[in-house]
Amino acid sequence: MNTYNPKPEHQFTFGLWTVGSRGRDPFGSEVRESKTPAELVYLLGEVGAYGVNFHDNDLIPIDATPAEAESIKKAFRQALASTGLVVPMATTNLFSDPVFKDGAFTSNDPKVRAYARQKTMKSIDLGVEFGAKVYVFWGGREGVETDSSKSAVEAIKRTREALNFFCEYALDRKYDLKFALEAKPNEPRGDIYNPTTGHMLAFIETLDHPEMVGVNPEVAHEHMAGLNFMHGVAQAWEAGKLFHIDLNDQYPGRYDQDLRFGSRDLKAAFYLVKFLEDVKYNGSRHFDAHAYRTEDYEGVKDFARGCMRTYLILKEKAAQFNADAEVQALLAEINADDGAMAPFLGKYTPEKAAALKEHAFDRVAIAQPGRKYERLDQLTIDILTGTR
Ligand code: GLT
Ligand code: MN
Ligand code: MN
Repeated sequence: MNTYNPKPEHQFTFGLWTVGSRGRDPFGSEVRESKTPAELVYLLGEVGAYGVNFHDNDLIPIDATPAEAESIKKAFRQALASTGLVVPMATTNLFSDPVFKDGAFTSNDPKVRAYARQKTMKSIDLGVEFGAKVYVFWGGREGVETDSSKSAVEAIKRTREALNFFCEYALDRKYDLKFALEAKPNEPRGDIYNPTTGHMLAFIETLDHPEMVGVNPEVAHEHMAGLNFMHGVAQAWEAGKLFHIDLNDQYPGRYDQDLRFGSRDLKAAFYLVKFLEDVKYNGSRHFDAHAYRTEDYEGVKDFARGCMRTYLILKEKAAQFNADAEVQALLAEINADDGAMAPFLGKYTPEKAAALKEHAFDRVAIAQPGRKYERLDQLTIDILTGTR
């Protein structure tokens, strides 16, 4: 019997900002007391997580003195050592401080753009110090409320120049580090540049070191844009660009909810887990979500355990789907190929094109058979609901 216990090989990670979220929202203040980074590591150790990720200022407050920074790092390091947790990813907070109210790398103020670069270099150093191999860029404030304020082309150029700068910095410092760009369509800005994973994938190819840069797609962010998250992930994977992933959930058309993984669209979560497991994605499964505002820290643990448990349940369901004889027979039938079209498919040759133009197709007959997708989908539902 599968007990759905998280193990290190599952690579389940959480950000300090996720289990550390105190439930503040635009209409209400904090409902949970503050915990130190070290305390959050112990909490994550207790629920069985593998790793913990952080923004520079989740670990060290923006105005901490060097002595304060050292003592926080010492306690954090001790907590990591005693729980066995690792730090696979780090990132920069370029959105909370008022200095970033008009963005960081895309700000119209060159002083802000330069300060954002300084802060990011220091934050990269901090991440590397704790062993991070992936560095995320989420440009939450890189956008506008009014397009009269900023050139959309200039914003892309400024972002490119900044990313090129950090690639050179990492190469200079001989860091073993990859960058992962995270898209979001809006919130906290009215509109954010490079709003989807697809935009990011296109943007990466324009960089000086595209091989160092991939994506960090987030379920909620693609759902906010009304997109099929798994399709975006699949495209990133196929391009060799799936460097990291942010798992959570989200009702489309609503504010940024960051719900417990799989709690709203179980079927979409199933196809996602099935995809990641089928292709043997071997990066972190990072839960970028937070507990309901109704919860205390026991509820936060329930939330964290729930994210991992749902992932493991869906992983088991994916294996069941793959092993189901009726499902597999249907898939074989759906994908049947007698080889008759092989001379016309594949790569272009002038001969092939000429032969294909001559071939007579019985279009009406070809269109006749149903595809049996209704049956296949219901089998999927039966598997997912435990009916099968
Ligand atoms: C912030 C955001 C997330 C990003 C984090 C990384 S911070 O919580 O909502 O989606 O992944 O900067
Ligand atoms: Mn995220
Ligand atoms: Mn989010």
